[in-house]
Amino acid sequence: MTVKLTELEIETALKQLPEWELQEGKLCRVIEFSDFISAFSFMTRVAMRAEKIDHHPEWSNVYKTVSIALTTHDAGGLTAKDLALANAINSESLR
Ligand code: H2B
Repeated sequence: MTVKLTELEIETALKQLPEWELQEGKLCRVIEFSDFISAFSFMTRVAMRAEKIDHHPEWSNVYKTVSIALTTHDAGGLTAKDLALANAINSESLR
């Protein structure tokens, strides 16, 4: 699981994740919610899922906006775990 994705694998994955973009090799997304409580409860749900898959986001919150960057520190780049977490984040952002 800690095998780095190739450039081609990343290109292909990004097509399935249109809300996400690459910034300095990290998978990034900014999500704006309707208010702070919605943003923070989203973060709580994602935190529980991150613990379950033992993969954690780099993120910050300012009022109703959550900025997220995914990378696998152990591998020094993107892995399948980042794609799994991006998909979990997408689904939690819609709840
Ligand atoms: N999260 C992320 N984003 N990258 C990692 O390399 C990573 C992690 N490593 N969560 C995990 C935990 C590692 O430290 C433990 C020991 O499995």
